Amino acid sequence: EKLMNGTIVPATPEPLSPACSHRLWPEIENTVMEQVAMAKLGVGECGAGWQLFAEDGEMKMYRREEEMNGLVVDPLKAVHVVKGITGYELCHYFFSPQYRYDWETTLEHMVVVETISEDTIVFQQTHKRIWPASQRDAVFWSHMRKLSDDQDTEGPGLWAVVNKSTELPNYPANAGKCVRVYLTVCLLCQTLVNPPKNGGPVTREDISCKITYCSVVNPGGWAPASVLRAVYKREYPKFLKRFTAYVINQTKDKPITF
Ligand code: 6CM
Repeated sequence: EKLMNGTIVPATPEPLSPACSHRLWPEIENTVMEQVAMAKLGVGECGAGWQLFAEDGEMKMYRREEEMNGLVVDPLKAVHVVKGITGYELCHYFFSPQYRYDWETTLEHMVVVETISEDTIVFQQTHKRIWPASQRDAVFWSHMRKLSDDQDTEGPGLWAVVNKSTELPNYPANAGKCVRVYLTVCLLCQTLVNPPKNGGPVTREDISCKITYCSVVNPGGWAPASVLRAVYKREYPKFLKRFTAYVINQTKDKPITF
């Protein structure tokens, strides 16, 4: 950070997360760094082959067709700008278990299997069945964090939630009727503030949020590629529109939380 007299002082590091003594911590730390760095790259900067498959106003969704051992693992990257909400608010509603059934339409059942700390939770979820494939479930850690914003150290910063599959002995894969999917998901949110001209307080009219959502899901077992791609094409835009509308609606009469 550069002071007015020109002295350079090191930026204050973000406080350590209380999850830092947990066995998953090194993986969480590495995954967050890697996923956030990837999410920050524009589609032009992160390799060839991204195709725009859905667009609605400010929302743009891209995918890259990829297969691994015959299974569709298409990476997805979506960008959106939404007025009236902050990055913290979006991340809070995405991360917190109590709201999940309100916006996650592919969900059949969710269990919090471990609360590592206030900002780190392990979930088990079963998702709705996609005919003619078997039903899917997932076990993943989810971590929410504030990041220092290199463009503007005084600004409201960046918030992110990263979800990544993990293994838990009490929740073995493919034990019941479900096939286990493996996911890596990153929601990165940057609040943009337009300072009011009259110098008055910042209202929801003056803020917007730039969202980047990246996801890679390995279906874990047989699922017809064409059906899976058709479901993703329909479900991802539906998710992002519904989720952002939900956060707008939840926060409209509440004070702004940065
Ligand atoms: O990121 C999203 N949701 C998070 C919280 O649930 C979390 C979960 C990701 C699960 C992704 C795996 C789903 C695999 C099964 C898909 C079943 C679709 C069924 C449709 C039935 C009609 O990261 C949002 C995920 C949005 C997925 C479209």
